[in-house]
Amino acid sequence: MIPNIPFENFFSYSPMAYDMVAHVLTLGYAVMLAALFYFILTMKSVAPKYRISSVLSVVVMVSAFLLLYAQAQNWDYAFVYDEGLNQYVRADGASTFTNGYRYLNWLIDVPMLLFQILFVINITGDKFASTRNQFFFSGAMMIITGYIGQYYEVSNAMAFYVWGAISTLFFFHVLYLMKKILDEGKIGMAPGAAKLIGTIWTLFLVSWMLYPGAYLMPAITANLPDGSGVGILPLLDGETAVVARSITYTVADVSSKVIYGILLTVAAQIRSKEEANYDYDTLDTVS
Ligand code: RET
Repeated sequence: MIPNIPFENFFSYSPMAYDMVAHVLTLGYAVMLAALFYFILTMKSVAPKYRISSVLSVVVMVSAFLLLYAQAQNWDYAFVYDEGLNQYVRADGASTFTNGYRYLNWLIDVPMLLFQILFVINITGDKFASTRNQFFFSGAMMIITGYIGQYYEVSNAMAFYVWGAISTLFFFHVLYLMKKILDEGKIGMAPGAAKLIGTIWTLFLVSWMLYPGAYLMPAITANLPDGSGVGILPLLDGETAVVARSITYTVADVSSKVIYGILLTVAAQIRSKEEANYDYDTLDTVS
């Protein structure tokens, strides 16, 4: 029987493919650490009521840094170089490579990223609590159901697609809520900040869609020689799919956590200056 382990474990890798994954994973955690400093150092550049957004970015950076570091180590330990084959192959006795940690990390980061926007847009007290609760619920359910589904990406196509579809329903709910609060929250905002909200929505949509794209990577990959796998369209070979998946994850992580956080900081700076009379050049209230 095929074990329920991620498809990365079923292939061997050329040194180039192996290194590309290692490099991309390293880039991922290096960016999180660098951005951590950005969010700490710019915290006071916005009026006090917006600072919680930076605090939430700090929480996201720390958890993502730790996870991505562990993920890179996991890749290093799972495979060894075989000189005869000139390939990296599964290391005897090593633990399996797993993306499961990512999902658990998202369980922290997704609610935080969704919560964060509520501090930068205009939203009334009642709506704040109800949107926050719905964000937390649907965001967490999206991840938990996807976490279950990813176990079956080689062993059971039915389970893989059904859990993925359930997760997608929660994802649509999150997208719907986000679009609604952004459209409403823009009303009455200073023009510069309102324009940024439009950019934030585009970034949000594109970067969050990359995660289901990475989930579906085994669907566009040739099945294993014994026929197991969940492939529908054999576009990629295993090695290419694994490299593509790690690049997709890193682009998604940097966009949805770091660039998103920076755009929110900039929107808060504009709002601080124009509405709260808080000038980030002097870090003081202008009278
Ligand atoms: C899963 C399972 C397959 C279906 C869908 C998914 C969506 C995942 C998303 C994850 C976002 C993660 C973020 C993390 C930041 O730290 C779970 C892959 C729709 C949207 C933003």
